[in-house]
Amino acid sequence: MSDSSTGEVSCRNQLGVFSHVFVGRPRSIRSITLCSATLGEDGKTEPPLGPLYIAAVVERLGLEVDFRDFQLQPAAHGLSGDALAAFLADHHAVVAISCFVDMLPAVIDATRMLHRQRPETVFLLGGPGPTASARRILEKYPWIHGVVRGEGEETVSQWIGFLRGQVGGPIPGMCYWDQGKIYDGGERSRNLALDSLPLPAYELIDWSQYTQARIITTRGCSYRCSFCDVTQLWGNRSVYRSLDATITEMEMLRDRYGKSCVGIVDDTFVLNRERVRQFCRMLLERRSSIAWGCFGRINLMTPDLVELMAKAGCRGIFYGIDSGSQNVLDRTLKKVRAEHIMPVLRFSASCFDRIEASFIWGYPFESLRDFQKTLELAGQASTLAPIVSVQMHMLSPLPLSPIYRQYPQLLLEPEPEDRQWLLLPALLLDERSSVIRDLIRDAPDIYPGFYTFQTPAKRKKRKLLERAMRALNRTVGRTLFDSAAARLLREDCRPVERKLLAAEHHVADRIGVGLALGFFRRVRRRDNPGALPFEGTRGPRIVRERAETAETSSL
Ligand code: B12
Ligand code: SF4
Repeated sequence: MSDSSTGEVSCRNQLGVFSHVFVGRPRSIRSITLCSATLGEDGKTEPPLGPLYIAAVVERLGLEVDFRDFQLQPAAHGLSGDALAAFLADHHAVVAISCFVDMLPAVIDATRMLHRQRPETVFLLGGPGPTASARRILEKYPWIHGVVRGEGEETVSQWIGFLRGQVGGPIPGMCYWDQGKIYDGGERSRNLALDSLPLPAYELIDWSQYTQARIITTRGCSYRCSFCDVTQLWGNRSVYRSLDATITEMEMLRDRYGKSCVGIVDDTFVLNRERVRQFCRMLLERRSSIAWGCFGRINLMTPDLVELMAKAGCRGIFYGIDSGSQNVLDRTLKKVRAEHIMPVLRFSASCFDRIEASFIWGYPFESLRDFQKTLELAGQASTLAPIVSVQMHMLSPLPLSPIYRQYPQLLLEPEPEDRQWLLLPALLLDERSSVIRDLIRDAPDIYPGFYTFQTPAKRKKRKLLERAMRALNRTVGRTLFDSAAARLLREDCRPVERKLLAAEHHVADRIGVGLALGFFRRVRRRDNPGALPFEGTRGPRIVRERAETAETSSL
């Protein structure tokens, strides 16, 4: 039964089963346990910005925040909820958890365990992971009291007022249980005054435990790439912070916390090119001497913009290239011309130290020919290794992405051979994650990202990629008997790199050699991790490495 005027939905059946679930509000709330359950990657640790923004507004409301960052736990993993539940021991009566899609099953499992131990606990979830399936999560796991969708500061403030009995519902921007019913407060309008928000609660973290600093200067993206969920998470609108506030925060990270290399995590930092130019000019005028990196976009880059960015300290850039086939680029609404990609990579490689070129394969409409075009482009990009580093991962159907909404019937469990190409951890393949596997299989609509899509000629595509991996292994192995190759483990030597690349005639082999060159460079710089934005300590792999997969990976 549902009442569309109030957004109210009654779930008596569920309450019948979970008679112990939260049906009222705690009388007083003075403190809150706030946990970031996002794991880092590549041996890097970065302050979790979203939860720290939430912590700052919660503190402003006079609550004590017990902040916990799960990625700092040596035993952290997402194969079950055990480790997270143990990490949350001795929590306060209200527990708020943030995660991305990859950790959502572990978070749900952990809350289930904690709920059994202390049924009166109030659980609130937020972040990109639970946002997509807010209402479904409450229906399916009714021990969770509320899920905040998207931008969280104003919503969480109102929710706390609601718990305290100071404001009534429904609360826009979230779904929540109250008096035995689920309420959906509908959309909350975006915060257009980002400068008025308190800075992330940086004082709650121990900076010595973090290798990198990050900031966000723009929230949202105005493109609509169909495999991405950013537009659905933030709305199709980009909201900017002022440049002065942005640069002041970067300088504060440098001066107070000693971080002179900062990653800018805006979904597409270069959306407004005039703003980027002004940003660069301000950094130069203020002699900030901060190294930074950002997410670019092929169709927005020009040689003069790239030069100015490099001059102003930009050392690394991430390009979501996503396909080399115009057909796929058009069908995914990328708004990029395939012929522009290599020129942009070339002039970018002449200015930046590090470029991540990320490709996706496994689209439902990607023919073998489309895939070969992607591979050819990745092969050309690899000739710019080790500056350009190619990533090649299978499409992960994110729950809010238009492509998943279009093809939900094409979800397919990954095959064991897909393992090394998956974007999210291979939970459906992993013997160690049996509980979580059941959670996912029981509600694929909540966790579609752990599946793949049916895609034409999948085996042939995989075989070509396996060839790239063999070339990577071979090149790394060469360092054992080839003194020229071994030299690359110790020092930069462009002629040796060129020779290794030139010896390969098949695109897949060239990709493998390019990846090996990237690996050698990381080995040369291993004493200085975090010196370059986006550069970590990851091994020689074609997709990003995560703790859970490392143990079973082929390299
Ligand atoms: C930095 C980053 C990372 C870092 C994380 C570092 C860290 N410790 O935080 C690294 C590189 C590790 C990473 C990895 C991954 N990432 Co990532 N990442 C980002 C990025 C670029 C910025 C995150 C950020 O800081 N945002 C700024 C803050 C302010 O926004 P926010 O976190 O969303 O927080 C707001 C709300 O969500 C909400 N909120 C957040 N937490 C909470 C908690 C509570 C209690 C409440 C009430 C509200 C709330 O309020 C906040 C303020 O308004 C985003 C894209 C983006 N621009 O957001 C992608 C993004 C979050 N990543 C994404 C993905 C898919 C991943 C990966 C799973 C795969 C991948 N891309 O490699 C891995 C998984 C992590 C892992 N195990 O390795 C997706 C998430 C999709 C989804 N629906 O979950 C995003 C959105 C990018 C995308 N569209 O592909 N990522
Ligand atoms: S992939 Fe990048 S450019 Fe496309 S919608 Fe997502 S954030 Fe925007």
